[in-house]
Amino acid sequence: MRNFTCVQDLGNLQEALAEAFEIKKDRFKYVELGRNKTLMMIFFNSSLRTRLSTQKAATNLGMNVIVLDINQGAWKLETERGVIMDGDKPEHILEAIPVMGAYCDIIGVRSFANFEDRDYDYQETVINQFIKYSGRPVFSMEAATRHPLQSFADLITIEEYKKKDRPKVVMTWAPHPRALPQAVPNSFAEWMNATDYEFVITHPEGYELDPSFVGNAKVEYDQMKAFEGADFIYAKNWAVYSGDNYGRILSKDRDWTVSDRQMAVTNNAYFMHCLPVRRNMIVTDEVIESPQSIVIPEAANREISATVVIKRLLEGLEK
Ligand code: AN0
Ligand code: CP
Repeated sequence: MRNFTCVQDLGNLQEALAEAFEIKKDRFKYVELGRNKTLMMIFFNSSLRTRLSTQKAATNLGMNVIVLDINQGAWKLETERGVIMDGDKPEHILEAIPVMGAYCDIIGVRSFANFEDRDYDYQETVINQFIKYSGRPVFSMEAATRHPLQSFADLITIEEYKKKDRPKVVMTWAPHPRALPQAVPNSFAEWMNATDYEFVITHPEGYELDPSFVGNAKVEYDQMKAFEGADFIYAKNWAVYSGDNYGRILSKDRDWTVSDRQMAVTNNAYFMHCLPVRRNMIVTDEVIESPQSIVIPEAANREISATVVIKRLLEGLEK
């Protein structure tokens, strides 16, 4: 594998899952693979899980790790070409990227949508510049439109907990005080559409996602109806995708907060969220603390998804 930004990069999902369960049994099985290899993790945005689980994954594989927070101690980077750099950004990404590439073998990048220009975000301008100019394999640690390490961990988790071959998985929008990217819901939809699960998306009108991510999923505007008989509830907030309202918040309607009321009509569904989660906005204390909440094992699987991905990128280096 040369880069990892979306589900297609992983190829056959069953094989990837088999590899994930093999690694979960013995995390250090490939500890020789990364000897004297360096992973560089570049963060344009904050992180708890991605930072820790990806670093752990790299050490499982015997790698050295360098972490750079662009907004804490590094020069602020200009990302657009052609700009007269007389503002507050002393360095251009077009020099910074090849310099970073010179010090490592693999690069992980976190760079969220900035919500200023939908085309800029949806063309994945920042991570694509890393792919083009670093000379190194690059993987997404959440880019503008996708969060594939999260979705892979979500898939591993559903495979572990499902009680039937074809579970009903429902992704629900839930309220949040600040505008959040569509990366997590886009990506989750992309990965669910690559399985044969029954997949339903529910959200208030106006929160339609990019149709290329929705694919053949069923969209149901009535949240209670969507929840009926569900085996997994996947909650997430996202800001508006469509039209002039791109990046805005239309509703903070706490009727959409996942509570015992909605969970009661499910098939005793498991509750999932990528975290960080705002309690009593996205989900009530009762639901997230219930035995059906699997948010912690879900987060723990981030180490497994990252180990599989970095292992495959290391194997790609050898070719
Ligand atoms: C980010 C988001 O919604 O994309 C990261 C989630 C993994 N969440 C926040 O910024 C709160
Ligand atoms: N789920 C997730 O990616 O969490 P962080 O933003 O803390 O890395």
